[in-house]
Amino acid sequence: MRTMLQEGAHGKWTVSSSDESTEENSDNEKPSTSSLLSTAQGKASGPQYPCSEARKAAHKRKASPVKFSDKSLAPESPPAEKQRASQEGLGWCLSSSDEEPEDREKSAPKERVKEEKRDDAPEEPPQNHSKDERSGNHKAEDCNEAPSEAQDTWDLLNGGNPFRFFLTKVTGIEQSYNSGALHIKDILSPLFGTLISSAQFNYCIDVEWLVRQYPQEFRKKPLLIVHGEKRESKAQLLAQARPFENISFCQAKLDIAFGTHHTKMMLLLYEEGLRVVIHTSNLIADDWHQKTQGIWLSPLYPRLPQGTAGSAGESETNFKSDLISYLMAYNAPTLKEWVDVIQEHDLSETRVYLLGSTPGRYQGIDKEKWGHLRLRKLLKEHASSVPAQESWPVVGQFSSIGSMGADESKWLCSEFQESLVAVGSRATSLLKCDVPVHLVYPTVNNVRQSLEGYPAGGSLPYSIQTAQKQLWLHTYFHKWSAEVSGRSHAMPHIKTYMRPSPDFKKIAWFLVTSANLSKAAWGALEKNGTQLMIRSYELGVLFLPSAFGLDKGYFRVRGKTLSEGNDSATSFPVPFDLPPERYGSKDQPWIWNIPHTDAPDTHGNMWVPS
Ligand code: TGM
Repeated sequence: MRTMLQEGAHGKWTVSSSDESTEENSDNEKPSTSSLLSTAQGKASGPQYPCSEARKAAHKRKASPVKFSDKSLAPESPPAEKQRASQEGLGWCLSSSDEEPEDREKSAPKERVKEEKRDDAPEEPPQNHSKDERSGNHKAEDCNEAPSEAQDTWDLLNGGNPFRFFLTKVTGIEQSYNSGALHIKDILSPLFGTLISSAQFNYCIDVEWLVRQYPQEFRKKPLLIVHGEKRESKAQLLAQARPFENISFCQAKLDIAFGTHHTKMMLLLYEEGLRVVIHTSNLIADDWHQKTQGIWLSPLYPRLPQGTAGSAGESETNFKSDLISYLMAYNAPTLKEWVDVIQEHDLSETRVYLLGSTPGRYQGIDKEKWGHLRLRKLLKEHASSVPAQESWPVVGQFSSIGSMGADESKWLCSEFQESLVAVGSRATSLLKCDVPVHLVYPTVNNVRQSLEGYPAGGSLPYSIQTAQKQLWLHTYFHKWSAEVSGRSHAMPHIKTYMRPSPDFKKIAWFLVTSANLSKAAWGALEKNGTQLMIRSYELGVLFLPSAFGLDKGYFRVRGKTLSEGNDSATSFPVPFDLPPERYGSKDQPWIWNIPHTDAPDTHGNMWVPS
């Protein structure tokens, strides 16, 4: 067995070749559900819902943490600097007992174990305000919101927010940073509409938890779950739903190897109309607790008058027709029913462009329907060219990374970058990677110092097997930092792509999507560039200034507070800090299957992913 010693890019860490999978698929750990089926509550060896190996590792380590004080496992006592870090960690954890959010929900509110504030706390620790406890305890009563809070929700939805772009609420940060944020219970609240029926598209689904997120009065309404599970994990998913007669399933076809159903969307049919929600969170408690996640909420789409043509109610962005095309790509009868529902509604108020990926090999006119060639087409058609915009950088921010090949010329700085730098009509003349490419992905220290601690790394499933093949990629990496949204310690599961100006004060466009940095998600050209091959389902929305009545060709980047020239109509709320800060010489990208026993996380734990 060949053993490789990697130094530098990941520190010292050995990988045996027997662990490696083939090219392209090393992070395609299909959940082996054999370990899931037997356990009673899933606490001992895994969650009850099918998920990735990385998430299972996080679940296991939360259930049986490896304390940093357990020196029998620590190879040697840590250097002074790292000991300081350990004390920081103990100083700002939320509570020493790391309960599942849903456990808090079931039981009567327990008294929080307050850790004493330490003098040597880090400069900007995660907040632990007692006022925040309410936002963290999403009990059923939360649905019966106080009138003032109901008004807040209404304002949030309908007043002064033209972009309709939101982040998820984060437990344990300063309350003010959650004022414009949404929990899933907010989205499903009766304030948003009187539910008749819904569809949930997602990757990882805890059915019992999901049902509890609906208000009591909507829990028996028809719910269609659209997923990509096969075989044992599909059986597991269906078994979870057996107690619920209103739940039905649509298995998305995944005919190309190593594809995933990554799309995260809600279709909510109300007595009052229809709403579409495109977001980045899995349907599990952890994804709505302490992560940075993105949400786009459609307006409430009114029903068209009886007998109106299905083509009516289209928006300037062609959203209705594009959403129908996306749903038709599943070729599923249950989704054809939803297509009929959409046809009966007026989507004309939509200001975003839909950008999806569906598995397939596309040629001719179909080549520009999905993935990065679809982005390229939209930018060519609708991104008005600001003077010198050709030299503006591009920023990509994501939570997982696929195999990009041996060097940047294979995909990143060729076909992918060419799509991201496309602008109205003019041919792009600059050479490859003459346009700065900034990639934002959390460092080991970002994860270690996060609200969740190392288990946050369970939803950052970049693997050592993939990472060691592309050390060149890491030179593009920038840290996660989000003082702007108060979310520096809430690890990103959001994925965003944008085109900022060189001074990072403007952006030409902004995309929020389920698509990670991977060929599986965005597509890769084959057959001498005549065919785009896509493995996965992805969905996102693209914000272009022209669709928001801004004729200058850019949005301003919104700062921490609204002020003059920084108003809610013209400035876009970019969810992390610009410019991104490059990795320091000692920074490493988070790689889920490397252990960390030399420094404790914010809960005083180590990371032993096995
Ligand atoms: C990938 C290509 C990078 C296969 C099984 C399990 C995320 C999510 C999510 C789901 C999956 C995921 C992943 C993969 C493929 C390039 C990849 C599998 C997980 C990452 C995420 N990774 N293939 N798989 O939460 O929906 O990671 O959003 O970070």
